[in-house]
Formats: sequence, structure tokens, C-alpha cells
Amino acid sequence: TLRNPEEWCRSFSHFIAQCLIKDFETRPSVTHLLEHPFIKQAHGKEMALGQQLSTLICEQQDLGCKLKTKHERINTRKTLIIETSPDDDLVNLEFLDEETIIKHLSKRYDELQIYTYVGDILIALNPFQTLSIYSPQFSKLYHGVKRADNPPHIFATADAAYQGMVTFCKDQCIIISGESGAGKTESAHLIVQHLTFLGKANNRTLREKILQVNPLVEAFGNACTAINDNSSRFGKYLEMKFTPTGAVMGAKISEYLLEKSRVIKQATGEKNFHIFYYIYAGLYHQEKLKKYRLPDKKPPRYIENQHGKVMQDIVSSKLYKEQFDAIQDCFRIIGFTDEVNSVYRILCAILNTGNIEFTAITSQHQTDKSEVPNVEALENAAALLCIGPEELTEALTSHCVVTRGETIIRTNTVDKATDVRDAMSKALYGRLFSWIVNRINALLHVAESGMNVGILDIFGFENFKKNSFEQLCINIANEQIQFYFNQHIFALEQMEYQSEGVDASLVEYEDNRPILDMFLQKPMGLLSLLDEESRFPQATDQTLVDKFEDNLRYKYFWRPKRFELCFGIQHYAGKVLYNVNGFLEKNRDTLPADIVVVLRTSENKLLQQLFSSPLTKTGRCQRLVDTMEMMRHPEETTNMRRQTVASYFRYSLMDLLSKMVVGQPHFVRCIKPNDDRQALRFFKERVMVQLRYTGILETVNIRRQGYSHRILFEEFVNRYYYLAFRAHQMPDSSKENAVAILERAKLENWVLGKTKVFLKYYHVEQLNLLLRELIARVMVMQAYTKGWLG
Ligand code: AOV
Ligand code: MG
Repeated sequence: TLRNPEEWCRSFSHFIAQCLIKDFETRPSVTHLLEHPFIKQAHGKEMALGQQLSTLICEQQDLGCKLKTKHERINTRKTLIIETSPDDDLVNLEFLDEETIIKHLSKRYDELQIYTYVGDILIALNPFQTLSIYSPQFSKLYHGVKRADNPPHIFATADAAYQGMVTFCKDQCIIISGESGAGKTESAHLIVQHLTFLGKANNRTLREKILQVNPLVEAFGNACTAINDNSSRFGKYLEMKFTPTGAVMGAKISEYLLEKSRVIKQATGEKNFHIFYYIYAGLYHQEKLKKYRLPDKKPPRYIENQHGKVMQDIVSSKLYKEQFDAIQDCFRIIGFTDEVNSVYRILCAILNTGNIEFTAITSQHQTDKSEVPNVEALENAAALLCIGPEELTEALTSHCVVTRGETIIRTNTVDKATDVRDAMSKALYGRLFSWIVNRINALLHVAESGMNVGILDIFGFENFKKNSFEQLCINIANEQIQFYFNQHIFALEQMEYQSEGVDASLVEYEDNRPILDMFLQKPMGLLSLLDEESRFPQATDQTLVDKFEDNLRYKYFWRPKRFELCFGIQHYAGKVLYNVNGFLEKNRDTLPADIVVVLRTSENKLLQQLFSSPLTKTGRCQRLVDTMEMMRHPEETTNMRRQTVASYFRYSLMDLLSKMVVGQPHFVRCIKPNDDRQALRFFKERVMVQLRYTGILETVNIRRQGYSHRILFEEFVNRYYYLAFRAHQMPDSSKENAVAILERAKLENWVLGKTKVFLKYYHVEQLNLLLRELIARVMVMQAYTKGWLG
């Protein structure tokens, strides 16, 4: 499938070099591949290729010598020992109990071995310090080699996904899980870094663009929480797109459920989305606060924290200023144009909107009327949004009601006006965020064909002192990911043993399906009950929590007596107490039509776009939503227009799953070794809890006993027949031929089912490596016959 000599040279130079470094005694026996058209084509370019090859080989040898030296350390402390050890993979441990596993992980962590395998699953302990194990040298070291040749590494997981995609032309999906602050987002970055390295983009620009995507969306979607200074407040599924030969050609992000409420309010000790601080500090230093109509004495209310004196904190922060410069670069490199100015204007408008205040007008006739006493912030917001200040004032302080064809204007109380103001800020930010994501996708657009590696990085499991609707959604999403993991590792595997008549001992695991059902079931699941209650205008937080108590008769749900407006959930990852205060409002997430109307009058093109259609609900997800809904509840479809956050969330989850199930999954389990974010501190108890709820012990068991790869005889023979047959032989896809291949490859411990070969996790790697080596040898042979290697 390789298209040209350059591509060939890139793809195989590594293996060639490897073969040369190792033994080159055994001459390849399969020569038919030499007739491949591109090799013939390569003939004309042999000089250039020969040079490239020698350079690459030198590099490889150099690297090999450098990195393979035993006990080599790069910096005394912050290094990875480039030496493999039997406990790299927990499956190899002789004794398998929690104590032993913890002991091993703890010892490894002390030696800065933060990664450990459980078969094909990677455990990543957060090092809470910068390690020098992610340089391009390491990318090279982990390129296309056997997993056991190097110590465990996140690059090895990325490499496995990449090789899987290239070898089998199958989409892959890397699922990163772990609680808040465990290191998911960092891991996702490293995977993208390694994948861009592997998929050597033909032009540097594309590579740079792709590397800017994460920093840009994270500036808008991450924030400082009580647990993590750079906490993801949205779910992200990044698909890296590749050509059939494995060259990267683009990327696409899907975002899920941004925590919009953060724009208007943050819990004690927490902050707003990063971008607000970046822009405020950045504009301050560029002396542009005036231009963007931001107050320069005191920072806007939305980014002012509870302790006051934040002005100095923000503007004197070198970090914020630098980040603002970095974000400007991101926008530029990815290819945004003047639109960026509109983005800034909208951000500044949001900050001004937060400063609009209302007071009540009390006269004889009017008790429920409000006005804006100080119009400065309002005028600023209106000017930045290119709308009329009068119209904005009207939309905030009054609303239209249509009854029997007549339009009546009603005034808003102070509370109501405040809510409308905040709803406007949230809507502006939420839609701006979706727009940025869509715009990035358009700029990195590639035709749908090709293959991809998807990387899932969502917000991790959260348990704060006070937990609200946002935490509930975040934790349900995590339940869903855990369920997906269980399905893949345990359930599907065991079901297949039975149907294929393979005798394998079953491994017990904690199935979280009942909890998920409790949340997602219709019509009596928690989210449905919440939606139902949200439809009643008279409903209160009290009626809501009562409704939950009356209907949710599960052992995972309880209502603590002492806290009136609370309920508790026993999640897979622990008990969480939720406070229903504000649940209904957050779920309704209403944006008054009056606001939409006034925003649509804007002369700003970007703003017009944001409010011309509900951006967050377009595309594939909405289609999925509509169809799913139609199939399940035909009578409900008319109500779809007024979608609640809960129902949107449910569909997002489905959309996400539908993306994930098409790919071959790879799992990364991030673990947080301590809650103080301290390097080299390993709290046994804390790690133990995480190992338990992620089912690591059971995973070790099933990886040891089970057969994680089940391949149809036909597919198996198709994939690997080169290993035992000659190309022109075209063997039947029979059981016997499958066995012939397995025997020829000298594999042990495999099992045959009725229709499938059952393989251990390490078999597939062995087979793939054999196949690649075979091809590489043929290539070397070719290089020799052509005289490229002197
Ligand atoms: P999260 O994504 O899992 O939390 P992050 O990836 O943001 O967690 O990691 C939290 C912090 O841990 C980072 O800001 C780094 O300081 C540190 N860290 C994690 N992994 C590494 C690594 N490999 N090397 C060095 N430092 C690391 V949340 O988004 O809150 O669920 O919603
Ligand atoms: Mg994160």
C-alpha cells in the first residue's frame, strides 16, 4: 500500500536498521515482495534513498548504543532506567494479591518507574514532577519494537495503537481514565506527541497545527479546581486521522458537556476558565484594556476571587501573560484569521456582562421591576457585542409572553434579571467554545476516508466537599467509561469463551451496570426523573429530592437524614454526597428568547453565527439523538426542541460510545499516588482504593488466564499467512491453516474455539512483530540487491 519511495524509506528504515544492528545472517526467504511496484519505482531514486538510509542507520545505531547501556541515567534523579525488569508487567508476578501489587508499584514509583503494564493495559502513576523521558529520543526508542524490549511507557501504548491501525487498517481508540488530577490530560498530550512523531506529517505545518489543538481548547475548557490546577471541565475525544500508510493528515475534536456554570460562579478556592485570566493579563500588558472596555482598577467580578486583592495576582502573573501570548500563537498557527478579534471581544463582553448589576424599582404600582443603576458595564458589553444598549437593557429587565396570539411584556425582578444576565454569559461562552472546536475541525479538516486513532480524555471522577449537578454528570460519565472497560476486559471476553466452547475459568468482577441503569433508565432513572421535575414550573429542590427518594429504590442511593437537600450515591469509585440546590435550574438551562433575539441583531458576524442555530446540538450527535429518540419514544419527539442538560448529556454519552465501539480499544489507567500533588510520595491506602475500584487485581487475573484476542479463522489466516505460506499460495481460511501458522510462529498456549483462534494478549504482538520483521528483511534484501547499502 505504500505510495512512493520516500514513504517506503520512512516506514521501513527503522526495521532495516534494526535488522542490521541485530543479526543479518538469516537471509529472507520470501522474495516475491521484491516485485512490489513501488520498489521498482524506487529504483530511480536509489542514490537519495541510499543516503537517507545510511543516515538513519547511523542514527539508529547511535541511539541503540546510547540508550541501551544498562543503568544509564540522564539526570541523576529524574530519569528512567532504560532497563526492563520482570515486574514491568504485573501479570508476571508470582504472587498476586493486593499487598504484593502495591509493594511493586511503590518500589517502582520510588525508582521513578511511573508506568507498569497489566498485560496490554498501562497503569500510569502521576509523578507530579517533570520527567525527561518524553524527548524525541524516547519516541524513537519506542517506535515499532516489542513491548517487552523497553520499560513500560505511554509511548508504547501510542505505538501499539498506531501499529495496530497501520497493520490491520482498523481504527483504534485509546481510553484514558482515572480520577481528577490523576494525569489523564497529560497522558493525552504525550500520546498526541508520539502519534505526530510516528505519523510524520509531510509538512511541518500540519504537525505544528495538531500540536496546538490541545493547548488551545484547554485554555478555554480547563480551570483550576480544588483538586487540580489544570482540571478539564469538558470531555474531549480527539481523533487523529492518518493515510492508509500511516502519515498523519489531520485531526478532529469532539467536545462533551462543558461546565458552563463555571463562567458565572466558582466554588471557594476555585477559578474561572483559564482564558479569562490570560486575556485580562495579556491585554493589561499590551495596554489594551481600554480598547476592549475592561475595567483597569479592579478585575471583573467573574474572575475576582473571594479573597480580593486579585488584581495584582492576575496582572503580575508572568504565567498568565505568557499563556496569552501562547494562545495567540495557537490561533495563528492553526489558521484562525481576524475572527480571533471577535473571540476576544466576546470574552471581554462576557466579563463586562458579569459586572452588570440590578436594583429594584419599588413604587406604588410596581414591585417587581428592576433597573440597571450603573450603565457602564452594560454599555461596554453592548458595544463589544455590537448590539444596542437599550435593547440589551430591555432583554435583561423584561420578557415577552405570548398568550393567545397576544404579546405581553412583563418586567423582571432583580433575581430574574440576574438569572437572565448569567444565562446570557453562559450561553455566550458555551457557544463560543463549540464554535472554536468546530472551527479547529474545519481548519484541520480532512476527507473522512483514512483511519484514525481516537484519544479519550474526559473529566475525572470528582468528590468535593460540596457536589452539585456538574459533579453528578461528570461522575456518571466516569461510570460509563468504567462500564465500557468492564465490558471489554471481562464481560465480552467471558461470553465468547462460552459461545465458542472454550474452557476458561471465569473471573469475578464488580459490574457497575445497575448503577448506570439507575441513572440512565427511562422513564424511572435519575436523569429522567430530573427531567420530569424540570418540566414543572412549581417544582423545587425539595420536591426533586423527595421524588428521587420515592422512586430510586436502589442500594446505591440513600438520603441522609441530617442534610435536607442532599442525596448520596455509592459510585464505583466511592460514596459521593450531592446537594440538589440549583439542580432544576442548571438542568433547564433556559436562555430567554429575548436574549437570543437581541444577540441576533448584532453586527458582529461571529455572534450572528453563534446564535443562528443551536451549535452544540448540530451534526452527528443531534442526528443520533433524534433517531434514538424517535425509536424509543415517538410521542416525545415534539418536545425535543426544549432539550435539558440531562437529556443532552445522555445523548452525548451515547454519541461518545458509538465512536468508541468502532475502534480497537487500548486502556490507560491513571492513578494518583497522593492528594498533596507531591513528587515521590506514594500513599499506599490511596493507591489501594484506586486499584480496587478500577478492578486492577481482577484485570491482572484475567490477563493471566484469559485470551484477550479472539480472531476469526478467516481473518487470522488472511492476516498472517505470510508467516507460513508463500504469497502465491493463497491458503484457505481454514482452522488447519490457522494452526499451521500458529505452529510455524512457534506460539504456545493458544486455544481454538469453534470459529476463532483464542490468543493471549502477548501473542498478537509476537505475530505482528514476526510479520513486520519478515517484511523488513525483504526490504533489506532489496536494498542490498539494488546496491543502496553499499
Ligand atoms: P487529569 O486530567 O487526570 O485531571 P492532569 O493530566 O491535568 O490530570 O494532571 C494533573 C497534574 O499532574 C498536571 O498538571 C501535572 O502537574 C501532573 N502530571 C500528570 N501527569 C504527569 C506526567 N506524566 N509528568 C509530569 N507531570 C504530570 V481532571 O482533568 O481534573 O480529571 O478534570
Ligand atoms: Mg484533565
